[in-house]
Amino acid sequence: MSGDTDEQLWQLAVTTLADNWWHDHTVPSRTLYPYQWSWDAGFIAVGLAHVAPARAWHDLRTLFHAQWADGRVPHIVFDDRNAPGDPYFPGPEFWRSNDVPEASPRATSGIVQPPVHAVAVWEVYRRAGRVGDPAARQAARERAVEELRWFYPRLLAQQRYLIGARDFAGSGLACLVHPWESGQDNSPSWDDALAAVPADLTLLRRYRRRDLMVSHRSHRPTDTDYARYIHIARAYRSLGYGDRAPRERYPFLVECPAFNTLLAAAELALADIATVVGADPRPHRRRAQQVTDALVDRLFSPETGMFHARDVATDERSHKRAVGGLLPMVLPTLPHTYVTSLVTEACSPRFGLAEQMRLPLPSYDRTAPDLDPERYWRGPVWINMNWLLWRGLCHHGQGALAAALHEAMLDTVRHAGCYENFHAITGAGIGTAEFSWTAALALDLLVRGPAGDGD
Ligand code: 9WN
Repeated sequence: MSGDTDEQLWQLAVTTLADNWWHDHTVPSRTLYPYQWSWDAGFIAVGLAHVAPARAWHDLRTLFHAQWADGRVPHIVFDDRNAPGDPYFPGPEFWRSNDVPEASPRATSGIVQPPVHAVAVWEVYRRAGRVGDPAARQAARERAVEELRWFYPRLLAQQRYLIGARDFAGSGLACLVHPWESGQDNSPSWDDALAAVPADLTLLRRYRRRDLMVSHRSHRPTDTDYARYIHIARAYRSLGYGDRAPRERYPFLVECPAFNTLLAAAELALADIATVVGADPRPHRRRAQQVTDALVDRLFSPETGMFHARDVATDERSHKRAVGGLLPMVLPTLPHTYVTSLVTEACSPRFGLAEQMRLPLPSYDRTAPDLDPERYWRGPVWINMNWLLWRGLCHHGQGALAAALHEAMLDTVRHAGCYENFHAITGAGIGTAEFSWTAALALDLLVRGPAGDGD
């Protein structure tokens, strides 16, 4: 594929999403990720809202049907209708969620992912009732209000779990117990914290990495990283996925700027949802501000002008400059001076945001000696992070930069296709070729236009 028109891109994205639909949910990819993933479902719903709104609601409901009694929304929801042969590792027999009383009856993983769902629910609601005759529009709007009523208590429980049980440091921020919870699995942001985790490669002999059967080794996390991921997941599993054990029982405890930004953004979306369902929006706005303040206190570095992960075990901040550290820019609650600082950093050669730009922002500092331009979250461009940053730029009145980023995202996908991610320097497609959130967010970009104010 090269140089598709917008119409061709639209068609490709619609087909990608249709092909990735499986019974009652959309999979991120038929080959690499054949189940439902949590934050993927949020991004996917944003795109489906434009072409198949009923499916968007259905998809999100499937995810929340698997919510645990303690409020956590698991990062993977498995499906026993998949062909036998265990197409993903670690699968249901690794996580063993059915042994945990709070878990949902449907097999899931035991960890979470960034809470993008309140924002997604609000986006799907906002789009409702825009097509069809007046009666159809009215019916869609009424259904959307019903959906908000169904989701509101569930989203509240999700927030309560993250802001309550996961505040290991008592800092007002949610803490990750596994790098997979960040959605930015092998980001250099975790390197310092991971260095203390044993990398027992014999573990990998016991299990088999299914990802390497369908993807290039040079694109995926290394075996050393994977051995650590398995060690951390087994440790958490041995605690019954509980969050009250002494801190030293958790091999990885990190406060992530992107995750906590999305936690605050969820409170702002909940404030909007509350006004429709007749609840009080003020506690949500208050919590959004509290999380924003804690982000600034704990994770902002005056030296680099951006945000960084904090290892709760050592109380040290990482020095690596990863794209997640720019994400607080999406928050309307972030004071102007920090927004300015983030825009300045985004515009540095490290990330390359500019009114004339070819490629969107990479996942990691393009000038860093350890940049790995094709390895997952250690360099490549990801559309979801750029889409979030674009929303932030639009919100904070950075119209020209937002428009340039909008064009760079669409151009990358037009040229390469709906890939999972893109080479940090050449823009070539990497990973799986039919990736749902790339397709979904391309649809949103096409509909909304450069300034985000389109239909
Ligand atoms: C582990 C599904 C997920 C995304 C993550 C991405 C990747 C899984 C993996 O795929 O993670 O959860 O096997 O590498 O890093 O962001 O949600 O698309």
